[in-house]
Amino acid sequence: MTGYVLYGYPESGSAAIEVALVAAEIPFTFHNLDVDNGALETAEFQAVNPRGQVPALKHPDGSIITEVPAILNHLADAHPHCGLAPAPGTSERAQHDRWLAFLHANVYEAVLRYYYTERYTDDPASVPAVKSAAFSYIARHLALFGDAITQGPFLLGDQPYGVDYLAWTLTTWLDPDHVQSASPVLAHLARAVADQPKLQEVIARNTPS
Ligand SMILES: N[C@@H](CCC(=O)N[C@@H](CS)C(=O)NCC(=O)O)C(=O)O
Repeated sequence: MTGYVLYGYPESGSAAIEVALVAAEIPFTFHNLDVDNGALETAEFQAVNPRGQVPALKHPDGSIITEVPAILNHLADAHPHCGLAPAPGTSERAQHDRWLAFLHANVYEAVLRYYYTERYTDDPASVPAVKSAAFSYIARHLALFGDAITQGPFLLGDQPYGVDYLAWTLTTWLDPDHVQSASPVLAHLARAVADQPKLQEVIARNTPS
């Protein structure tokens, strides 16, 4: 199957999808949005995702998929031989989906709260307090995720899956010392994702300097 279009911009949530597509060798076109010049607010992009956020993936049939876990699991199921997730219905897949949902609902959400703090309070004076609570919340949930990595280097052992690509993406937005102190095994997972030879170009494009 060909013809996916990924809407995103470097170092954003689209990185998790871009890395997964490259790892799985699934052909796609990257629609790089010029966010600094209002590309998320244009009528054209609002028609793609009314929430005005990335990533959004246009399926070859023209339909749009948003939300990172939905996109990753769709790609895994549509391309079962690409190894983006364990087989549906297995206990491994249940754990994959559990921790993918966990990272999305807790860590990704808290990172947004940390960086877009003014959206999460009507009281400008409380911005520093909301930000500081988000920081602690991130650390607590990174540690819980790290505790689920029993064998390593990836969540479920030797094979990296979609959940690992989201985990790597989230760590790139955080201070490496914060990640290391919250969970050394998660820091190790992120390095293992980034060290994969065939991902070097896409990783470099999406790693903040
Ligand atoms: N729940 C969404 C979150 C997407 C999201 O917050 N994306 C950020 C980039 S990492 C974004 O588009 N921010 C622009 C904005 O919200 O104005 C998902 O899983 O895709």
